[in-house]
Amino acid sequence: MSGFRHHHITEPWGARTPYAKGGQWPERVDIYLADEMDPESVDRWVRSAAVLHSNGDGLDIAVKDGRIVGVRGRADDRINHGRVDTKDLFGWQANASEDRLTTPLIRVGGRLVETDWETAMNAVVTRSTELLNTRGPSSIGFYTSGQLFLEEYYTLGAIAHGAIGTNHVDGNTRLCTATAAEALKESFGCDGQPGSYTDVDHADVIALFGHNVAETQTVLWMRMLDRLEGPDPPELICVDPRMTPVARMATVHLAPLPGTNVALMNALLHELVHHGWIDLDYIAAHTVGFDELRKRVAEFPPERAAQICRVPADAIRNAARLIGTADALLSTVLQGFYQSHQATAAAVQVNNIHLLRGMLGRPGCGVLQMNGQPTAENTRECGADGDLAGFRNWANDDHIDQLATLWNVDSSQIPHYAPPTHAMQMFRYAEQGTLGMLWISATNPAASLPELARIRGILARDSLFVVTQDMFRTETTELADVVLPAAGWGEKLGTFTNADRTVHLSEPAVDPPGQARPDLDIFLDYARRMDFRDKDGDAFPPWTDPESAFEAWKLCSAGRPCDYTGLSYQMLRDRGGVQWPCNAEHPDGSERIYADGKFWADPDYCEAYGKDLVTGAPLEPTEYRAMNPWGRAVLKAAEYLDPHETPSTSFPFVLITGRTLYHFHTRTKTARAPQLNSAAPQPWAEVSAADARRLGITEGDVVEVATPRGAIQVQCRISGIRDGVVFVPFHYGYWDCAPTADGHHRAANELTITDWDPVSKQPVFKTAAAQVRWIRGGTGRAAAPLTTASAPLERR
Ligand SMILES: Nc1nc2c(c(=O)[nH]1)N[C@H]1C(S)=C(S)[C@@H](COP(=O)(O)OP(=O)(O)OC[C@H]3O[C@@H](n4cnc5c(=O)[nH]c(N)nc54)[C@H](O)[C@@H]3O)O[C@H]1N2
Ligand SMILES: Nc1nc2c(c(=O)[nH]1)N[C@H]1C(S)=C(S)[C@@H](COP(=O)(O)OP(=O)(O)OC[C@H]3O[C@@H](n4cnc5c(=O)[nH]c(N)nc54)[C@H](O)[C@@H]3O)O[C@H]1N2
Ligand SMILES: [Mo]
Repeated sequence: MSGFRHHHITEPWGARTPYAKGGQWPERVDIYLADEMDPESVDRWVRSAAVLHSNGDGLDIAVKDGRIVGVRGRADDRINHGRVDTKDLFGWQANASEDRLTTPLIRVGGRLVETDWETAMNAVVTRSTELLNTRGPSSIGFYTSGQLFLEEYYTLGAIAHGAIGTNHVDGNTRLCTATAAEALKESFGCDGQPGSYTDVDHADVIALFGHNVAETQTVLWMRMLDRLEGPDPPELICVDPRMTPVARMATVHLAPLPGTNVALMNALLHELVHHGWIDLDYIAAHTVGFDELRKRVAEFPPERAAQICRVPADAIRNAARLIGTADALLSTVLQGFYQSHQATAAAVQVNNIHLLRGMLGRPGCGVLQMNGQPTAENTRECGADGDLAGFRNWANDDHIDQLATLWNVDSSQIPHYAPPTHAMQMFRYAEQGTLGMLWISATNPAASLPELARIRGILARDSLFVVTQDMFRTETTELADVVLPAAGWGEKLGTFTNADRTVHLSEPAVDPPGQARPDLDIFLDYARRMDFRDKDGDAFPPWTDPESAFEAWKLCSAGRPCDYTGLSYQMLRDRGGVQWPCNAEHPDGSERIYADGKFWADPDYCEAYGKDLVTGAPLEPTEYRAMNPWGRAVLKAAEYLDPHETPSTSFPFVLITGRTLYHFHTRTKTARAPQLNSAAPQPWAEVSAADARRLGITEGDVVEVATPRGAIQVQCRISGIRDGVVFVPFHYGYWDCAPTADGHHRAANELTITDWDPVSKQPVFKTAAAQVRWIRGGTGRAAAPLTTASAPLERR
């Protein structure tokens, strides 16, 4: 085992450990301990995995004198072979932050005041009971997260769907991986990631679609970098309007105008079909829908897409040739595709590439419809996001019956009269007053949802009783009626699953502060106080702690694609990460799925019957049966539609928002880690050199970015972004970054639009029409990162 020391802020990807195609990725163990502590002096190392992204890097938490003092990558973990992402190296410091929530809070006379659990839970129970008695289950909604643990989601889903019977259950996964799930359902009949990270070891072409992996799954990028430095490096294709670290390393970088992904994808598919770079045998044996797809993409020669996307037609041809002639193609997709008006339509075209080329289930041939949050996969599996537990189909009565039997409740108790309510619709119901209570756990919608002025108004309504459950005070807790202090990662026990289906166990390293409690305990406490019962009068849910919740979940997952029946806490302790399905048939887990060209798309088994890619209207069961009686993969064609809000003379820019390497979301953790905070302490806006010149802006000047929803004032960074596009990081809300003294906002979501993909219902964070205006001169370079997509031009 080799240990590398590097400066994790200025060299976030560290030193290279090159390896050859088909080889083993070498180990490199990253470690950070407070005060340059000697690893030998650590009392205990506690098994866990990373929670500041979806990569699932295995790591150990260092404990000394009952306090967390650092982390170290696990050399034996299949995901990271010892490496640790910069945020994870430093982010743990937030756990011990002075300003953790340590008692429940309750609103009295307009102010939040400290209270005890008894009072806080009684308030929640009283309001719940009142609403259930007067207005019924549909007056209560739950908005949860992609950051709790599997056991917590399964419990919340069981309470909401099984005990209360409300259809209003969703996660912030709606903002995050709703499109990943939906694209997988559309193409393969079911959620579930076909690929594996080991595909990086074997691929000869890696294509990244709207995915800045270098900043958002840094360890996965280290793996790609190490292949790039080794013998037979893969070719890299990057589709991103910014000059990201990925774009800088790419053989072909396509920088489309935001919101035009479908046109670009159709042109790539056009080239594959036109040149015969497709596997007709595979298509005939394993798919339906080829004729329609062929007709649709015939309308998209590269010249047409070039005009729409404003990229050179030859660059599209070059990318298509690489994809079309690859022996082993790995594709990844993320928010550049998912957070736009045709999100599912675009993401599905990536699946189509793999289906046309017969490139699934073999080493190097994977699609990763990436997750973002560490536990988003579990929100989906466990049915805490509107899906039903175990990837069951809400429109299939047999699946409802299975759940009803499992939970020993009446089938009619489990809502399935309509598609599950999505988060944006829940906020709409709250706005209209039909939702009387919203219980928000581990998410900060007053910073992360679009059009914040509207969201603040909704959360502040008298007609809405808001419960929040968090580790810290946030923009959202400040609008709540009851605030419940939660234990976080490192303080509680449970499992979670990353973007390549790898399940990790995370053990408690320290006690939660004050009266903070694990989310699981809070949900179970609520169930007991509400006195929820099954058909026999027994307490529901019947489980009582993480391990019994996990065992209950195993039963629920039995026979479903996400089969956990072969797993146990002990096995996860002994073996580290294991990929589902893991059952009697696959006792060691499953590296890849769909190797045999068989999909989980059978009409009786599939999770969804699919939707119309333009309107989002769900297909009737009979329509699906007629289209796909054999349960094959579905090649779904999509027409290109213009973004809903396009630049105009008053708003001539396209606004995109996203991430930087050093921060996680609304910064509740990363702003409390000094190293991370100082790497990117303030928000900024990025424009191209040509746009800056035209507007008379120099690096570091203060600019106003405005859309029809609002305006922010931030420093300007002149970066490698394409002309006509302005980028703003979305990390800076106003709890930790109050409006400036003169009252100007700084949060990206003051600007974003209330609009979503009709199919996945994922909000459009990546296109809005915007104006950029010079306000005043700055005092030097903007306080933005120097190492990343945001690097100033002079640093390149
Ligand atoms: N450092 C860090 N890492 C994280 C997170 C974090 O907050 N910070 N969050 C985690 C989570 S929850 C998520 S969901 C992931 C997100 O990970 P990513 O999706 O990689 O991150 P984003 O920055 O949201 O968007 C990716 C890229 O999309 C590009 N883009 C914008 N519009 C378009 C478009 O129209 N077309 C194309 N092709 N590209 C476009 C942007 O320029 C941006 O570089 O990251 C995870 N990892
Ligand atoms: N403009 C714009 N907006 C975006 C995006 C974008 O790209 N652009 N991306 C979207 C995406 S992909 C995502 S995932 C969302 C993220 O948006 P949010 O989920 O709102 O962001 P976080 O800051 O991660 O909020 C999680 C909260 O949970 C708390 N927490 C952490 N661990 C625990 C725990 O164990 N228990 C409890 N109870 N609380 C805990 C944290 O303190 C924090 O307040 O933002 C979305 N919003
Ligand atoms: Mo996300």
